[in-house]
Amino acid sequence: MTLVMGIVNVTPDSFSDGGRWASADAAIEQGLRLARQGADIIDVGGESTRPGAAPVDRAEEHARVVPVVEALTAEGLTVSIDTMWASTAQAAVAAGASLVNDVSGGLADPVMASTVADAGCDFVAMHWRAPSALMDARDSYVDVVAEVRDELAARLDALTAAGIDAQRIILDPGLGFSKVGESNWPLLANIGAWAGDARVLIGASRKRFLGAAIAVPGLAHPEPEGRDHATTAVTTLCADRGVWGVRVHDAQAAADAIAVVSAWQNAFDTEE
Ligand code: PMM
Repeated sequence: MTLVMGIVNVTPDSFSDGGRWASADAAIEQGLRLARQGADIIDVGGESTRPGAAPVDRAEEHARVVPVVEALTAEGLTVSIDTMWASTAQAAVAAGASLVNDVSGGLADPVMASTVADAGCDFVAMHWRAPSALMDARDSYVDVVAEVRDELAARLDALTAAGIDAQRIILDPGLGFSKVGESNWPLLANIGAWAGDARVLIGASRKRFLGAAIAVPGLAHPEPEGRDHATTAVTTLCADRGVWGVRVHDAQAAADAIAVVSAWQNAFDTEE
């Protein structure tokens, strides 16, 4: 069954929930709440990746995430660390994280791949072309599915060459990252074409392209929290297509959608 990865951004400035869980106590409470609502994994991040976001000092990033990772793993939860930086990944793994979620797929920090190989943990390699400040300008594709497939395949080669076991790598198309609007949809509609047999993580939750899809003509696009139903529709389709995991803000809605897909699939009559 598709896993639910619940998001805890320990940041003052994330696009979708900026500032709400900026203190360690609030972030820990949010992680526990997401787990009660059905999240299988809690994804803890200390640096916003919103378009145009400024980088965060490493010491500040560590200080934000390590206490949260420690507290949530002490409660028996499975925790992933959302970082592009090897030292933060290392500190979080030492604090109990069992998965490293790198939106740059190992491109931002040259020692990320070897650090993860040494840690022996799972690694989410997301499709990424440029740092947040520059990423929207890199939304230029002739064939987005083929280009994401090839760029992820190149990452897979580099990551395995650095010693990460291929089975440990989960691929993510990086929705919203150098994909401003329409480029996101072909990646959702053709997952097998870029992912092959790899495990896939989809992070559509509350992103701009969903706001654009559900916008009513003549009115402003819905704000991030107004995109939760659209997110759940994506989760439902992902669960039906056997996606490994969805990264979401609303864990309850995702868990419910996945349970419905599972019940539906279990009732499917293969005799017909
Ligand atoms: N999106 C964001 C942050 N981290 N990680 C993965 N693997 N995939 C994503 O799509 C992704 C991510 C940005 O969204 P947020 O600000 O709501 O966390």
